[in-house]
Amino acid sequence: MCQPLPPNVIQDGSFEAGSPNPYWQEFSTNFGTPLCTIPTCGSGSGSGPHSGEWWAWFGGIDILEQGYVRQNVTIPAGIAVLQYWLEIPVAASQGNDYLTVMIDNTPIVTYTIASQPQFQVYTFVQHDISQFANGAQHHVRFESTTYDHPKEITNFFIDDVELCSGAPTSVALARFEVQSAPVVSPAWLLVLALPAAVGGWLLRRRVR
Ligand SMILES: [Ca+2]
Repeated sequence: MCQPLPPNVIQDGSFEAGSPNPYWQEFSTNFGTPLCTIPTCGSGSGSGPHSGEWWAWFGGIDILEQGYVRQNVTIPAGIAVLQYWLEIPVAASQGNDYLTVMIDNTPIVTYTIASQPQFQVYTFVQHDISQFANGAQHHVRFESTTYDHPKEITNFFIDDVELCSGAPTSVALARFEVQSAPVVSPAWLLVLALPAAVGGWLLRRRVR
């Protein structure tokens, strides 16, 4: 929820309109789309969707995979905050797999295999992108490349994307300090590591 920030301008940020999606452009080298439900994709040793039935799953296979979802939005003048939930339930032990969040051609943040411990479970992330709050149309894109590394995969999950923008309220300004992602407690890591270890390779991989 954007409140107390200004209203959300992203359409179908939870991806519940499914695939092909009327609001997001989708691309995936191996799967046709990053958009998934558990019946069509499995859960990748993670949560699957953060809300509803659909989410965006990047990576998920041990050969080269490139994917994106993107949407054009008008970002009203004022302030703007991009927020979403990110989970990285599994990551390869080495390599350059990444997920980047882009506005136009500007990378806002890049996640790698080194980000995995911090996002073992769905974690809320916010970015101050007020430099784009100018009343013009902008391009919001989540894009990923994961590389060929036999029997190892990286899964990046995104759901519940919002772009809260417009004239700031006094309440919004008071809370406008952008949060850093909370640290995941060791207890959660242990709970999630056990089924992943038992489940083995096939359960981690995205169903084609
Ligand atoms: Ca969803």
